[in-house]
Amino acid sequence: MFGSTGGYPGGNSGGYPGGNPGGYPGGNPGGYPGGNPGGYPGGNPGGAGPGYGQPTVNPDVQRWFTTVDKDRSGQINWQELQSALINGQGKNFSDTACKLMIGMFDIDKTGTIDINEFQQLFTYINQWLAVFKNYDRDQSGQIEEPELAQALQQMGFKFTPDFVKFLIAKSDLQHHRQMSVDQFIVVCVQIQRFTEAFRVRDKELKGVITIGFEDFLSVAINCTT
Ligand SMILES: [Ca+2]
Ligand SMILES: [Ca+2]
Repeated sequence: MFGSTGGYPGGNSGGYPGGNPGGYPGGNPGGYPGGNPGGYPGGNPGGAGPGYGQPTVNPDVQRWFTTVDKDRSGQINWQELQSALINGQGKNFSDTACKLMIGMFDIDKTGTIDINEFQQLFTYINQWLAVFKNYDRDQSGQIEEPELAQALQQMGFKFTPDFVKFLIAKSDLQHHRQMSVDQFIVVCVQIQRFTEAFRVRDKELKGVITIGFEDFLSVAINCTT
């Protein structure tokens, strides 16, 4: 799976976002809301403890965090995240999606995310949702194969039609050839994590890596749990 993704980087038009621009959220957080305007100093007085004194917490992020953190622990676990996220069919996001999202941003490995970690998650969720909505033209809460291909391309990944089919087939247990927003986010998180792991090993941006067995296992386990 790792070796031969057709359109990887190099000179060709390639799927892999490599170093080139093109809106890929991974490398440098382009539209990161935290940094910009005026950024209110984290603590509105009633706010949760951990945010306080963090100078760059965006007020929207703070508001969201406080809402999602139902038990006011100052930490968000995957269940709290899940109860805050509804997909296009009026269902909560899947366990898998919520656990993956927590895992991806839980930098200090506490199993939960604090306000700083949440800020990152918030940025990514909004980008993913915006991309999804953009391609879910009839607002059915589902996107189909061609739309998924375009959505991924907008994020910098130019995949072959076969690979896009594969992604849909893996997520879509009912074989409707569609993907809901939480399935889409699962795919985004996984691609993102594997891409980072790949990129670290692909120093010359060849699109091909040689990987030892244990290294391979650790990448796979890290990226899927
Ligand atoms: Ca909590
Ligand atoms: Ca954490």
